[in-house]
Amino acid sequence: MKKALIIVDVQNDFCEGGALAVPGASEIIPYINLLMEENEYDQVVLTQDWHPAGHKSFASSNGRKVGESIILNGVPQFMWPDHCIQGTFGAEFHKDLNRDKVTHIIQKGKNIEIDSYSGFQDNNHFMKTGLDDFLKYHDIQLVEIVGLALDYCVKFTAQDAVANGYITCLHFNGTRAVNVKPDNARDAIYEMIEKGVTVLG
Ligand code: VGL
Ligand code: ZN
Repeated sequence: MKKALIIVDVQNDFCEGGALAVPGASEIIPYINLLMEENEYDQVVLTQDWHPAGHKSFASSNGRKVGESIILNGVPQFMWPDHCIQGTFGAEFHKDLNRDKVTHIIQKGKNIEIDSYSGFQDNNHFMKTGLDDFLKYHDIQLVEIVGLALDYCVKFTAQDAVANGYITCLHFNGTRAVNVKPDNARDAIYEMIEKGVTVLG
């Protein structure tokens, strides 16, 4: 059975010192590097949050405060600080992430009007990113997921992996939550388990 590792959004803005820093983010990098050394993945895919300046998920683009929620194209949108703007240092992958075995990169959040937490599709389900086509083309049946942030992009990527027919495992040691709301991390784990994601310790 062919398997892929999907590394979600290990970018400078989500790491310590970044615009949308996830607590403990850089602690997962040695774990992810070890996974790639110790396993023979058929594919290793990076996702990259890749927003144009003025993206509608930014509080600053809507005259809002970070942490507020608005309705954007009919779906709730949490207001984030400006982050992962195309071509900036914050959007680059963390330098310590070993990229030798990476076979594909999926950029998401490129449509200025729509956010994209999942690596598979935008939050409105208007556009697929090409990740499912890539994995199906390469006969991948099992995906293992790591990265940032557990309670947003990792959760939605894992749930969509199940929905697209993959056996889906989350490495708990390979992820961290941003936890902008209390208990977000725990709720995310419960939701993923309910949807069919296997959580590995
Ligand atoms: C993410 C918030 C906004 C993530 C991306 O990678 O989890 N979270 N954009
Ligand atoms: Zn984003």
